[in-house]
Amino acid sequence: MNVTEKILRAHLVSGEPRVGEEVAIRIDQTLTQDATGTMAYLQFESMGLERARTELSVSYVDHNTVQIGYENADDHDYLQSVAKKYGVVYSKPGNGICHQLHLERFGKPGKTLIGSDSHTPTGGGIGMVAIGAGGIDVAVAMGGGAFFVAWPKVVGIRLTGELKPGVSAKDIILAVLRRYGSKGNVGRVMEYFGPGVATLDVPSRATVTNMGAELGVTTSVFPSDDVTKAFLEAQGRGGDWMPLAADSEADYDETWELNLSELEPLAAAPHNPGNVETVAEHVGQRVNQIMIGSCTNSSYRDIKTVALMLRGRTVHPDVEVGIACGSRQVVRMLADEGLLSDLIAAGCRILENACGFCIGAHMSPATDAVCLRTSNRNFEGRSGTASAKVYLVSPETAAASALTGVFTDPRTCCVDPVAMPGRFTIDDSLFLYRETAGVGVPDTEIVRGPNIGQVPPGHPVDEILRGLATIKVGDKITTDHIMPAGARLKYRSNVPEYAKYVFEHTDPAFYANASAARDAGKANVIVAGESYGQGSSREHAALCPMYLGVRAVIAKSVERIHRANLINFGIVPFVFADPADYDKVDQGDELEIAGLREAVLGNGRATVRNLTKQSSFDVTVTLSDRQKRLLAAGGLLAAVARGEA
Ligand code: MIC
Ligand code: SF4
Repeated sequence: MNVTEKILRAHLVSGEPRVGEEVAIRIDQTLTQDATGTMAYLQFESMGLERARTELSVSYVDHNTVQIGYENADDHDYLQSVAKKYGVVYSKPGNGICHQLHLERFGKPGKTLIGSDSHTPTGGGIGMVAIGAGGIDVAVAMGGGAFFVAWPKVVGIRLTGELKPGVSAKDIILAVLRRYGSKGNVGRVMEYFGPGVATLDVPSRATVTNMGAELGVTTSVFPSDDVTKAFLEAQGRGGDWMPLAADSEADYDETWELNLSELEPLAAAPHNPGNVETVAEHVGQRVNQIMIGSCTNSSYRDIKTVALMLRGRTVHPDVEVGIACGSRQVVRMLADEGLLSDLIAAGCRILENACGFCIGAHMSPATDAVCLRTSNRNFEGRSGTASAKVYLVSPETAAASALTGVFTDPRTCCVDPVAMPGRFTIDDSLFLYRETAGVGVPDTEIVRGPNIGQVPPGHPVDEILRGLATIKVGDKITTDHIMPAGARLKYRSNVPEYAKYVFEHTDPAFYANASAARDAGKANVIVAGESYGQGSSREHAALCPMYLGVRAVIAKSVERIHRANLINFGIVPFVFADPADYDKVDQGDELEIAGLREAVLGNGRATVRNLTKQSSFDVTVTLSDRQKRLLAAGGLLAAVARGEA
């Protein structure tokens, strides 16, 4: 067996381990972050359970830490009180980014983790099966429920050779993205094996599994070996280690070999992480902004590398450089080693150790700026500036270019590889309620400021769909297009308010058109191309459209997490039976599906009549029995209430 199979089989609750079959797996650990967490805990509360029933659940605050106005702070108070009451560990704002912290302090090889954030697979860097999911799926897992996922196709990526100086883990995952692309990988797990694995430290492995999210895979996994052991020991957690490797004759559904020695510095060009080019192609091109950090590249290893490259020098006068470390551990170690001082002396802006710039909540670039960022997503507008051109690069490329103000190949100026410390600085003081984890303090009063809304009720699938193709979009529409973050992020706990911004930048009239149709008793339908719903796990990209009366999506294909979120909120994720029929519908067309409920609960085939064009086309939806029950009930929460989930 391979590592993925070993972990999944050890956690299998029900279902047949056959590629594509939906199985239920037991979840050992959960994590939430604040932007998805408030809804997840509101949903958890509505389930009426006394406490979290996992081995460990952690609530991190790292996304909404800007606190312009009362909204973010209200969310923090709500999350803190809920964590205390229900036996969840609470990570205070300022502690760091959820994935970096979870890797440092809680992740364990061989365990399952689900998190309400698409970069949860970071945990795969230490041999966990760590999967991103919607908040409500995490709420169910916290309540002791299983997590449902298609048994994956495991792609074995055999690493050979060794990285050359100046080339690093970001270049590995960019090479994988160049090979596999950012669409069409639904239902796969990327498992790394081979002699090259031992040459990579844990933070490097975590960079690779983290950004595996951009492939659209279920997760990515490394084995747990002596390198993992040394990392956990240095975190004072040697007891959490266990060895885990694929059997020598393990089977993979597919394999691909990547020679690390042949890699060169790479960059994902605007506006998709799958647009991979070489840094060499851009050398000399002017750069305006450089941002270093995010859950992909904010480890001690990464930021120390940058500090050593910038030591004794200053950043180019025409670039602004921002640095956000992943955790207090990283900040404190850099400070104690004098490296923070090097960064400050070099002219970097030191940002809070939080998501910040990565999600467009801080340091949006200037109009038309060219930016190099070490984060994982460069979707159009995500930085907060629609016209900015964001390239995703390694910390080494970022640092080299910071000095020159132009794209620079870091092989020309790299430093020795940073060795992992024998002991990391351990300071768990911003993790609250560890003593009552799994038990809780039942008489805690939950704090609900005015920003804490309610979860809107779902809508059982109708007998007939009569409505409008309210919007028609193209390929690779991300959840950032559907539900923008950045300046709108503070409305995450308030669905009626947040819903005003659905498709804000794609079609500013969407909110008005959809609300008008809904109020006139019509269903709204979203028509889309390939890979609809790429990117984040934010269930608001389903929840807010549902609130606006969206009852179906008709796409050429839908990405995994978003598809699950649509079903969880009662929206039918149809695909065109013949993708060419995408051309048979235009925005604003009147559509009708007679026998919608029968089709959805039956064989999953329906005919859409386009009343405007006097034509018709077929759509399909493949659902497990459980998913049919959810759609029939009006979503997961309603099904839980009826005891049918
Ligand atoms: C992201 O990187 O897009 C986020 C913000 O972390 C999201 C979660 C969210 O929208 O809250 C993710 O990746 O799941
Ligand atoms: Fe935070 Fe960015 Fe990572 Fe999302 S991708 S968790 S916003 S740092």
